[in-house]
Amino acid sequence: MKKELTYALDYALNRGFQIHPDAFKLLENIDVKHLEKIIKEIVREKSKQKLYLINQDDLEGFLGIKTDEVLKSDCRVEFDPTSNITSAEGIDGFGRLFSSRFLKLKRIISNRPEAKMLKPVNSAISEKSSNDTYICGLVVERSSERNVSKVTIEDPSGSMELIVFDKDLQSVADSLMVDQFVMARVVTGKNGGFIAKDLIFPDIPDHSPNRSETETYAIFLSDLHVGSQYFMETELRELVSWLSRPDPIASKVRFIIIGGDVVDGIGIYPNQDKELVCQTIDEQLEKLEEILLEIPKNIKVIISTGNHDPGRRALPQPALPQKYNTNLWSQENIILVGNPTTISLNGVKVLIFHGQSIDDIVKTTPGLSYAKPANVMRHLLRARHLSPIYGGQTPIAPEKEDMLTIDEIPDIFHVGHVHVIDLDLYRNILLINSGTWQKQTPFQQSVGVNPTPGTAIIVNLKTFKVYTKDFLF
Ligand code: D5M
Ligand code: FE
Ligand code: ZN
Repeated sequence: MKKELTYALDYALNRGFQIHPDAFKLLENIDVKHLEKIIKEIVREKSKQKLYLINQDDLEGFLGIKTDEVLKSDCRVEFDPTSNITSAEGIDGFGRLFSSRFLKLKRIISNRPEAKMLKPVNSAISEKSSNDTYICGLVVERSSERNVSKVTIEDPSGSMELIVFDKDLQSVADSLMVDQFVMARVVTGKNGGFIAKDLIFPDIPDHSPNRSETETYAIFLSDLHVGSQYFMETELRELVSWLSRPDPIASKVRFIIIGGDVVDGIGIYPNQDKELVCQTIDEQLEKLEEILLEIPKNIKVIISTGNHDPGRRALPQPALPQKYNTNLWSQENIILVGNPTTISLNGVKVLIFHGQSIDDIVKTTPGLSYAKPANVMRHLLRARHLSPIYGGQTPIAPEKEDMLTIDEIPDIFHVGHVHVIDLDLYRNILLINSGTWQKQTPFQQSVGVNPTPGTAIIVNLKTFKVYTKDFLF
């Protein structure tokens, strides 16, 4: 018997208590770190009541695992790109993609009062009005030198170079991401140039957030990198075994969301094979399956994809291809989805995106860094787009429809990729970057990425209280 358990039993027995065998079974499964505190509190409570038998009911009540309410666990996939991926090709494809981006974001911004005054860029240019004129479009270029910033905005009718003199507006202009959608209030200057007076984002308007009726918990994970020699298998298995323990939180978990990079993949970076313990996708997915099958079946597991996963590299990405692992696909409690995806958990809308675009945004936007990914996530929400920058490091496929716009307002925005945990709240939206289950790799060390591995983000979907629990040894 573990010494902590012996101590707890002695503590109760020495004070004249009896322990029912069912209660004993529960005690055996409690995390030894908490045993002393738990037994002392129960003994104190029951001594007051002058009842000297500790039974299963006492323990379940104390641990909060006796739930009278039935925990709802409805999971609906609201948007999954997997079946919509068409792979249109060539220049036409990109023309269609950008025109879809423009139209979808213009529709979103139409809810703002200023949008009623929008004019096509070519009309604004020919009118040269000295009054306020509103235009909108995608950012083609931006620059800043000495005391002015410049932004070029393009809509289907033409493009306009805007000059920004105002200091506060300059910092907004300098933080624009190329190819993002923006609306501008413009006046014509004395020399005929166009001066920006305001830059307006589609952004997240006031809205009423959705909450679960019951205190169901969801766990957010990403970047497992199964197959890599740096994958923290012991720690992930510890999380999985915790789920079956009599713990007040574990017993209420009904959803696990995994935001991509579930395996390390093959040929993702030069000489990757030297850092792999599983040399094929099949082996990597088999190991993943072996671990996930230990998860209690009353927990739904939603698996999305990332840049290390098989399928296709360009966004939007499909779900893990069925041909590699039919077992994962045949589990009733496992749902495989693409990247990005929107799901509803007991009515709480969760936008899941791996986060590849963060690389390009951090490189080109002043003030943003890998250490604070939630700040990048705010930029994405304000732009209402998951991957604005085209032609950088993040491949984007020439789909007919831009599936990377943020059409619906999520309640939770879940991103990974950066391997750094970050939590924030933006206009009632819970922002989660869920870290990783991979130790720092030599590459990450060389580029200064300092991961926060082995920690689960757990959210009470009724109260939105967030817990972080690490499974490090
Ligand atoms: O990405 C793991 C982390 O490494 C994430 O923070 C992005 C960063 N990363 C990935 N590729 C690069 C390059 N080329 N430069 C700088 N930083 C990078 P993962 O997707 O798990 O490999
Ligand atoms: Fe990753
Ligand atoms: Zn990644």
